[in-house]
Amino acid sequence: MEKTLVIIKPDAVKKNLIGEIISRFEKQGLRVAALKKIKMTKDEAKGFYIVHKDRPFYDSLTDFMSEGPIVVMVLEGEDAIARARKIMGATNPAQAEEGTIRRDFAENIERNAVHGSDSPQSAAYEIPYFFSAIEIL
Ligand code: YYY
Ligand code: MG
Repeated sequence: MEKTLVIIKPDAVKKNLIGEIISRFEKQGLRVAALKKIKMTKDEAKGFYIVHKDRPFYDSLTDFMSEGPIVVMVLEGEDAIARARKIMGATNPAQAEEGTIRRDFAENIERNAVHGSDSPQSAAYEIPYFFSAIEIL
């Protein structure tokens, strides 16, 4: 069983979409293995997105990700990384397929409602960034 790190971003938490978004994943058979609501500091957001440190959107993205509460979760299932990203839709909501979370709820390419790990390597960095082993069931 593969695990992936999913975040409900500040824009979606603000709009009261936590339950709606989690149910999109559950309906497709992914299981919640860990879950919590937190608020990142700017530095914590910078650490989480360190792979993007040289990108032009890094400062704005990490401001956004630390502006309010988020929900972080570990989802588990067969092929969980790719399946979660399919349910999320493309980074830019204008390009996201119909029925995806980003198509339905994202405001723009930055305020795009959700994050999901993009590879086993990124999941291996992102899951322990938020959860210790005994918090993942
Ligand atoms: O993995 P994913 O979230 O779909 O996209 P990434 O290319 O990893 O970028 C991370 C994050 O950065 C994206 O969700 C929004 C933001 N971003 C942006 O604000 N502007 C861009 N041109 C590209 C990404
Ligand atoms: Mg990414």
